[in-house]
Amino acid sequence: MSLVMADSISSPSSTILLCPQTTTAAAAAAAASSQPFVFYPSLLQKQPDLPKEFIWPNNDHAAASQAVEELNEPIVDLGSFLSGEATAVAAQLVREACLNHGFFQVTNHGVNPDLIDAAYEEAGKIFELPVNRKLRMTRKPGGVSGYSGAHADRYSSNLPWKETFSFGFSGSEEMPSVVEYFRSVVGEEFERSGWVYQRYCEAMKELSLEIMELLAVSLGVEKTHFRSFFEDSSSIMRCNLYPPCRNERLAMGTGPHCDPTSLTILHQDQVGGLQVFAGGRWLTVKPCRSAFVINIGDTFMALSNGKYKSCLHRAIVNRERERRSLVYFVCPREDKVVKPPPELLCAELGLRQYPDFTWSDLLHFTQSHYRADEATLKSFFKWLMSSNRVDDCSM
Ligand SMILES: O=C(O)CCC(=O)C(=O)O
Repeated sequence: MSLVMADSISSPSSTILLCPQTTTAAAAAAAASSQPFVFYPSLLQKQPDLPKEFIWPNNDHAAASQAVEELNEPIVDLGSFLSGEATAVAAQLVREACLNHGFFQVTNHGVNPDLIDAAYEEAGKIFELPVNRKLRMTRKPGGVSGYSGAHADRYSSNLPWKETFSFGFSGSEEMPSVVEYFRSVVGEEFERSGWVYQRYCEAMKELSLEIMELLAVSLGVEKTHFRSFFEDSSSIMRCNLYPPCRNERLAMGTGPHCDPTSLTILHQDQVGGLQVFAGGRWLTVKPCRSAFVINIGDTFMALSNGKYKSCLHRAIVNRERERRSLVYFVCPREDKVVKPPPELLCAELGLRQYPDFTWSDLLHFTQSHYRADEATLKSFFKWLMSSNRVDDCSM
């Protein structure tokens, strides 16, 4: 398959190759969804060269560092923390990791492994849909929900070599909103997939609230503080599929970024590819089937008054094997004001590092104006002050 540029149907001199069997239908669907590109990884692999849109700058290449070393993030037994058997041990492990790079793994988390397997299986069915169906559910500009091939709906260079399918979850409604989303957007026959993801998101929400308690204890904050703050959270679920890529040294699965969200709960399959930039080099997060990888995002960094780190990470692609990951991004309710608890504002811990903000504004900034990176918060506050959204970012 190939990357198709919708308006290149009438202009075959385009640098991007067309796929003969699918051009007309794909172009119509692409035009309807106003998506300029269609991502066809298997055809792209037959081209002699990788299109320039997928070639990342030298310093971002997997080859630049050939990360083989492991991050050695702590593996925290969440069950022992929750039962009160090893509270101090778990909190200390998390504290050290979060002061340093913000990544740790949790085992004994109580999420049924069959549910995780089912989530991978249902995601596979969506990615296997014909391209026209996937294009019909393309993510809208500025939005978070829907299908995206190589994020080409948003960017025109440094495209990631992946397909994603994302949707929101708040978990507070009477209605099973995920089931409804799948039925109305993917199709009636995807009701079962919707139920699997409804249950998966509910399990992730429960897990996120337990981890919030662990984070609070590790920061010396009242145990239920963050649990209460995120009780009515409004989160984002994303399924990632990374097809094999012959040009694995030029392409990137997910480019280097920090998560603007609060907390990320990721499950990766056994292929491996997640890397974290810590101590000046890229380090691998080794897959562990029974664990979830947790990382701190920019919003939690702000909630911890800058104590806990939101760290640069990426996913590299594999020459032979397809890779999958399931990512649940925990976000506060959109209108909630993000500010650290009083325990983190006492004299020895320093002054406020960031002004108050709402997740709604940060989400809008990162979806519409900015590709998330290490400087997201700094750039966001600049934008917030200059954009009439607030008269003054008072601390
Ligand atoms: O797939 C992975 O391992 C990383 C995914 C990620 O960082 C993302 O989707 O934002």
